[in-house]
Amino acid sequence: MIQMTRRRILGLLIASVVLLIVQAPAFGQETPPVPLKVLFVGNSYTSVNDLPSMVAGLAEAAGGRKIDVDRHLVGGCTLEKHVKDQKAIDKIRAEKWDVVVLQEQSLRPVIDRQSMHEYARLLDAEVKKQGAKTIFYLTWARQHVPDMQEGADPTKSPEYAKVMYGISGVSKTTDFETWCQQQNAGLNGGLNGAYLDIAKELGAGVAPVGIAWKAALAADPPFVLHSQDKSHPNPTGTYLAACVFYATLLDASPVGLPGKIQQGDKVLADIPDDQAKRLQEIAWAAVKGVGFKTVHASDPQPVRLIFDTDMMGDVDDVGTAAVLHALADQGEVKILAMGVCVKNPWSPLCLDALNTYFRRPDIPLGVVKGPAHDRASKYAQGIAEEFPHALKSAEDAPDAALVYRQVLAGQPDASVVMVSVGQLTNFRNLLKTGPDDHSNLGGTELVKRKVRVWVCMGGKIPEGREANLINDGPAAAYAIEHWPTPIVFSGWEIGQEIMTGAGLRKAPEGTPVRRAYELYNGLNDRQSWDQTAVLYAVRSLDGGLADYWDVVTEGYLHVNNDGSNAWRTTPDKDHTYLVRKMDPKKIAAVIEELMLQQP
Ligand SMILES: [Ca+2]
Repeated sequence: MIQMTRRRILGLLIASVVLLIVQAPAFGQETPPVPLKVLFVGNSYTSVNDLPSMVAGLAEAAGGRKIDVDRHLVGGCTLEKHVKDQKAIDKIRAEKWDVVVLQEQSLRPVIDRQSMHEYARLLDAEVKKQGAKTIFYLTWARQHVPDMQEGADPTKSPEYAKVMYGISGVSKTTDFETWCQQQNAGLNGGLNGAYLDIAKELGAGVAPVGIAWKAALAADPPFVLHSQDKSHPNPTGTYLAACVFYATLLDASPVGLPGKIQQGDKVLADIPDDQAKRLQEIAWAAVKGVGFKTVHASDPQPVRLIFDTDMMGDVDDVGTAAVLHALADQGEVKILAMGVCVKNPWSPLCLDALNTYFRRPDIPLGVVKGPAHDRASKYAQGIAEEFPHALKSAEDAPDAALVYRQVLAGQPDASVVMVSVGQLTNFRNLLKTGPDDHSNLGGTELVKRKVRVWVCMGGKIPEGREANLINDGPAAAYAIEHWPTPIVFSGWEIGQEIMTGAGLRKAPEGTPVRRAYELYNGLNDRQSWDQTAVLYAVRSLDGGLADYWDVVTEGYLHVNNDGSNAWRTTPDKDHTYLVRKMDPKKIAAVIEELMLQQP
């Protein structure tokens, strides 16, 4: 019974982790956890006894979050070979993985640590571009060379050095002494040093399989984990590796999982229960013991963000969508939902086309209902017609205010960052919504519960008339006055000085961001009002970008019913505005680089 309860609590914990890291829309708290998508890149140390399937089988047996596995495994392959023959890279690029496991050839970390690290960096860069995380598969020592695991000083352990020299196959080209000097770092640090160092450098995770193996080989009675070739794993060895991966990937103890793992009729492992339990305990201790934690626990959580845009009159909304997707690809932000706050029928289709191009066609997308601002767009129709997307007409899209309700209801309290770069019609509408199936709270209460901060591109500081506020003045006045969380304003004067767009001439032709600027102004620079709001929302809220802008927190933004605004020093509300600090050209370079990033 206790076991069951614990398992259930574990399941809930896993489910909450899932909401943090998956791309797919996560509506409501009862959505079953989306499987973790894991790609294994390596060689026979991974393929023998089908380690990936065994990992998936353990997760399946646990009954919590599932692990979907795929593999690119080539016998004897080093990371260098994986990079050079390009196929592993193609595979990494082919899908949206959550995790990519990298396994180096079994000797290389010790006898050519430099190359291992060099190619690990290249592969990890590809993994990061996909918004995925690297986990290194820290392997085990050969049965007859146990010092490989932790390494040994070759001068103090000449026997070890001689064996490694022998199996490295370099005796024809390099004499023993020279070789020892060349390999000093690898011989000293062993497999553990080589893997832990590179993982630390890259902010990656480690599945400490070799560390668990060492403990199991030294257990009383000792386990036999190697096969007869003294190198590859027997089924017990792979089972232990699978327990380490299960624990690493899901940040959960494998203790209590079955020793028999089947895939259909095929038995992948059949370890007696008492032995399985000891192996699970060893695996869990190894995972807990490596100084840095697994993928979920060690990484900063992405900002959970809702993006509301007019995507109509000006093209900076397109540049901003590109920035947002680039930041999402880098794992800095999770886009929860988007909304369009204007009536132009092409605007939502254009936004859907951009999301589709950036491989996030499933972002929940809403459109303003009822009266709202409308005008012509120089690019929205062109992008909608030239690039594929699923949404057929603006009318088919749900009410943005209701989409926001549904998404907010499923999020942890005080966690969501809302960003507006257009009129405030949807935000006003959201505040005025009543209880529904997703939440029994009214709009204002729901926002108060779930939203951390609203970052608003709007207003002119100290005072003036700015399009996002004046084009629906009553909505702006209502939303800003009644909004129940802190608001940060990136006023007109901030983005006015930051020119971006001409750099898109370097982007591939036929890509939608470039094309939108082409249609709008012939690929010339344009102000970056909207990009600043997204950049601030994603990178600044936890103290980043302190050198970009100063902030003023005293006072509040007063908005009249015609949308004109003025900053008033009293009373002091939870309003903040940005003030120029860094040279706008430097900020432009950062923004433009993000705008150029392709999926
Ligand atoms: Ca805008």
